[in-house]
Amino acid sequence: MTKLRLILGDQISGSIAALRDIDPATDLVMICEVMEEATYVRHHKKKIAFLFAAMRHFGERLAERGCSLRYVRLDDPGNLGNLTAEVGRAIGELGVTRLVATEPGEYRVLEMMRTWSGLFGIDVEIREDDRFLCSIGEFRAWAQDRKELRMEYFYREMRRRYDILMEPGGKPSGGQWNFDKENRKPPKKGEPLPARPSHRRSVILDEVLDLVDRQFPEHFGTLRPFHYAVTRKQALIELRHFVDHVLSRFGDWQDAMLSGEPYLFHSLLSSYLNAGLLLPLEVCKLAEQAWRDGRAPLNAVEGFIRQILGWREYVRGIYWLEMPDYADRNALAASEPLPWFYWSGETSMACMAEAIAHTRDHAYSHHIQRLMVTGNFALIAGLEPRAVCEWYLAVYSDAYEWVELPNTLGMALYGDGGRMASKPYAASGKYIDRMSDFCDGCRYDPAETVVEAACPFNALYWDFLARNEGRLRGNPRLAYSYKNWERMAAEKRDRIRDKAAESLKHMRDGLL
Ligand code: FAD
Ligand code: DLZ
Ligand code: SF4
Repeated sequence: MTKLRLILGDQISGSIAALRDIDPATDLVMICEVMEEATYVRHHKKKIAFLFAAMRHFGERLAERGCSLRYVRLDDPGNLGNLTAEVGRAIGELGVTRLVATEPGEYRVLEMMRTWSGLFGIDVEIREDDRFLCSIGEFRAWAQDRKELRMEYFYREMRRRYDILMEPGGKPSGGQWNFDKENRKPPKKGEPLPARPSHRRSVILDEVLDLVDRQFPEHFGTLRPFHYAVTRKQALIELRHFVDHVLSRFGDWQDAMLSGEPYLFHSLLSSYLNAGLLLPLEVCKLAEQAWRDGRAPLNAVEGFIRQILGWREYVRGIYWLEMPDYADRNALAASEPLPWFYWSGETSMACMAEAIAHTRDHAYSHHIQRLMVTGNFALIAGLEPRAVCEWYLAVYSDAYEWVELPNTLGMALYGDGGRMASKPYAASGKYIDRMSDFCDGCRYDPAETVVEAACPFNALYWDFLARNEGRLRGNPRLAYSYKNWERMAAEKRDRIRDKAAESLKHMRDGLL
């Protein structure tokens, strides 16, 4: 009786549920590179290379440990190109009677897995993914009966449950749950930025880079230089480097943006966490220890831990709570096609060009660039959510639908009508000017709204409020903005709306 243990590309953890209780004498581990997973959106070249290299290294490690392994490479002659067909081929060739998998990160793949038992006439066991700190069922129970879901309350429960940054008597360390107010400093030019680790290139990585060059030449993004960790050992080097050399300054400049500096003081750990090379609890514990040892201040450590113990778990909970129809929501009825400059980076808006260049070169841009630059533009210009979500899913090396969709549709686009965020993250160019140096080198002027060289974000911001007045006017967190809009003379409001219409036309014509 052969038991097949299936490992997906983002399940590269030695402790993954599907490998629990494995019997190396009878069981077979299967990992497969398939065209469908690499192209259902046209993933960034670096994302494909990162995953394939990490999958191959992981396979090699399992084989070294004595596991029988069926590793299907993308260019193997018999490769049938998708997970279902490859599972079917393995079953046919090996006489498999039972398949053990871990729940996947996408509804699409879960639906696929649910067909396998009927299709192939075998037992299929889909195990809970216990790499996450809150199971889908636990989140559902937490969310039940709550009229409004807010991350902050969920986060506090997670702090208590995992005893992270907690003091005797159940008090949060430092007497406060959240130090976010201390984490909004504008960028400081000349502040020395930390170096980042580099990793030795393996034969596996070189082979994968050549494969990606050959097979995905049309995909977005630059492949080389390639700097990602691709093994657990390398990912741990990234983690320790961050905690020892970067974390202490993570908090202060968490929201800042600088030209030519995609990373600043961010951890760059999301790709490793999401693929399974790092586990969320070990990351949080190491960060907490740095604070307890006096090596990093509490505002930095709390802010960092909140992202992982709070936001990361919360968005996953929302995804599974709201799917499958979540992906189709469009609460603001936004319908503008995604402008081509999201792919080409060719726009005179320096902030957008910069964020897209970081994305193209590194398959990365940090949270505030994703939310307040490319996301904010998509929101206030009324870009169609499906297309925007597809872009975010394709271009970032850490993107899987469970985390991308709530962040994009919910947080950035307010497409879920407020399930994720209590108000739309709409902002004018003045916010970007305050938090970055982008405007210094821009053709547009962040202080102007209607003149020829006015920053397009300004008129689009007011136009967004006006356009969505019926849907958003009742939101108390927007009351101040609507009051300011209403205080303006009618003629000024008309000029702003004309300017917004002109910017949208320029956007459609490729002239923005
Ligand atoms: P840091 O700033 O160092 O944060 C530490 C860790 O916290 C991250 O590694 C990540 O694991 C976690 N984290 C932080 N914010 C979030 C968040 N909002 N949701 C979930 N986890 C979070 N994150 C992804 O992992 N995959 C995505 O596809 C993704 N898409 C996004 C799309 C949009 C529109 C927005 C606004 C955010 C998105 N995020 C996504 C969240 C966040 O931007 C990234 O996790 C972060 O930028 C990764 O960089 P980092 O590892 O340097 O993070
Ligand atoms: C993202 C991705 C890519 C590019 N390629 C593969 C692959 O060839 N084989 C595989 O098992 N998984 C891959 N993945 C990750 C899956 O798309 C991922 O498991 C689902 O998106 C669910 O999170
Ligand atoms: Fe972006 Fe406006 Fe600043 Fe230009 S002026 S960088 S478009 S915010």
